[in-house]
Amino acid sequence: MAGEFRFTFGPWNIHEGADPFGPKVRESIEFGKKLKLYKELGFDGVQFHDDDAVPDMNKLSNEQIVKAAKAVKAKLDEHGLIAEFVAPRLWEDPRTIDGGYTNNDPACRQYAIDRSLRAVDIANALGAKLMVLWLAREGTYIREAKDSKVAVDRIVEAINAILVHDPDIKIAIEPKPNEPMDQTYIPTTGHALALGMLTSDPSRIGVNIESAHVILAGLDPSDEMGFALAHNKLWSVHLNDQNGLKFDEDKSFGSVDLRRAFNQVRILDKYDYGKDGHWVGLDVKTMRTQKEDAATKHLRNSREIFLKLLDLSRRLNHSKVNELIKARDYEELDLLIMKHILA
Ligand code: XLS
Ligand code: MG
Repeated sequence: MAGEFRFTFGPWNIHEGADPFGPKVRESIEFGKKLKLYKELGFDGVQFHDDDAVPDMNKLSNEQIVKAAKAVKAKLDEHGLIAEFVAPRLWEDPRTIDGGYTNNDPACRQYAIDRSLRAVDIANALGAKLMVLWLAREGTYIREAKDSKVAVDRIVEAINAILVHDPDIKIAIEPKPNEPMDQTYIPTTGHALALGMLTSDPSRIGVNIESAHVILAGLDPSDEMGFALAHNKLWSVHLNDQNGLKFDEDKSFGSVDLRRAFNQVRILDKYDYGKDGHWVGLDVKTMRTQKEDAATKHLRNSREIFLKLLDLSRRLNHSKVNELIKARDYEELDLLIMKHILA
């Protein structure tokens, strides 16, 4: 059965173009204006960092946070949009300089846990059933700075606190091997799922697989997706592309390697990803050179390429593929796939 796909992105995917070497090149677009763009671009879902929904949340009481998040929910309803997930932003506060859950300072660790619980409250107010954990600074610049065994224990402890805080929330860990850290503790899908097994409720821990992060780990995104699908743990995807091993580029989906993108779409469709309500997220950033009025084309393009590849994948001559697999003629299969993509 051919599945239906619904698309999401986060407000951070329409951004000002600043990088570590230069200031912003486009004016900030306020959140309300961004919301208007979603449907125009063909998207029905919104992904949030906690403070995308409630800016300056550290200055607010718990009640004020929930009230502000409910106002955002009303705006989403107005636009016919759905909140997919909320991710606690655990990398910008001074208390997270050396990590959140794995910080060596107990007060900083407590801050990270408290902030995550507030993010769960925001998810509830927005009607999102999922929390994404991108463990940005849970790692080290030098190995001696933290104890890797203790670090894992501490991440588990923090996740358990979230699971207790809300008995219904599910958590999708978004693995990434590096950047901003030299090395992180949860670099791959396998690490994320194994970590889940250590928590008090493994049934509520899954993954959000981002193509670029997988490529940075030297792995293939479609294979990582297959691994997660085999565990029934693929709860979100962040599709994008990446030109080799460098900083996280978040390039438009398929813009570097169409065949790699084709295989991601193919496995998602083959196993009917989306049948349980999971979304296709496009975690893409436009190029710094892009002018103000053309700075959403990366989202339009990524979705369009996904749909084109979906069509291509469904039109692949599957019996021919099976025949070639049976004959172990992978050179012919290679050519078949290349010609199919070229066509
Ligand atoms: C950064 C991550 C981030 C997460 C959400 O590399 O991709 O955007 O998806 O916290
Ligand atoms: Mg991402």
